[in-house]
Amino acid sequence: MMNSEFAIDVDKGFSDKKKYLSSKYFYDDKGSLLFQQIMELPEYYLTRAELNIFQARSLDILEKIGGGNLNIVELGAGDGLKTIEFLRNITSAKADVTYYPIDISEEAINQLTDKVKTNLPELNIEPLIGDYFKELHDIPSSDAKMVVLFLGANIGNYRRPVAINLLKLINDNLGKGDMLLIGIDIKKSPNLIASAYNDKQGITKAFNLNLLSRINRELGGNINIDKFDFYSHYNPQIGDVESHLVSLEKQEVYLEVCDKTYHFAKNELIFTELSKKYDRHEIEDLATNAGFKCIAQFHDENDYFADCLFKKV
Ligand code: AVJ
Repeated sequence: MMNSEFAIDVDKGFSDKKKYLSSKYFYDDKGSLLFQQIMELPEYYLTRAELNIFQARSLDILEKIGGGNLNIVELGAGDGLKTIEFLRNITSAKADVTYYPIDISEEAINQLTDKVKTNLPELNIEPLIGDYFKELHDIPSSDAKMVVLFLGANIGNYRRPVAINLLKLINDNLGKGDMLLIGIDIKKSPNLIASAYNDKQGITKAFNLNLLSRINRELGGNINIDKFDFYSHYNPQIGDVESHLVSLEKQEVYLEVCDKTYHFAKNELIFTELSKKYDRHEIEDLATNAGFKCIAQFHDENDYFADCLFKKV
């Protein structure tokens, strides 16, 4: 029976004239492990660059946020390494902070909570499990200023109009003067960007192929992974990295759960992910279109990555 969201989405994507799969499905257990490996890759500069921003600029960020009590809400906290660096630096500056990490995965939240309690025993932490926007909406209002963290270039996965809508949804849950600190990867040397999404060890390829393995595991698929390749490219004119799977031959694939056969031509593409890069002006434009003002952009020392402070107007 085709009743899961995953089955419905894969059926849609495999039936389209231009085949696609959503990048949100990368992160099953295996995919999350592969993403952790990606973050360690020499080519994948993003995570190190953002950590560098929090090592070097946390107090500058705090100054721009302004004083007072802070409710820091994190959407999709991940392993928390960057956030812990930020929180450590600002709480030692005597900011009065409550930290609300939100994640859909209970296991991720439990691990993060343990880590925060070990590293920052003094910090108030209120972990929340569930949907970002529902949990964000349900945080009791107080006189503390809200600072929403949306780190790690996740916004890059969305086309501009979708990204603006998502930022508007965050905006709707904030009061005037509240803040969003958002991680955005910026336009830079095209070769550097291209290599970050096509690493020598082939981990990014494995990360993409795992989507097919996941389909086999969860939807009863008979996909032969060896008959697919990986292709990504960066278009510096528009700032888009686009990742794809490529069918190496004319083939058919059967998915038990959908009870359907899908046809692939030789060299046919399955679009898997957009990883969009922005410049300073485009970042300001994004903020304005979602009801914010971009009041500061903090770059790492190599000028690879930006954490941007958006204030609700
Ligand atoms: C987790 C969405 C920020 O687009 O850079 C890494 C995911 N894809 N390598 C990104 C990813 C391929 C990553 N984000």
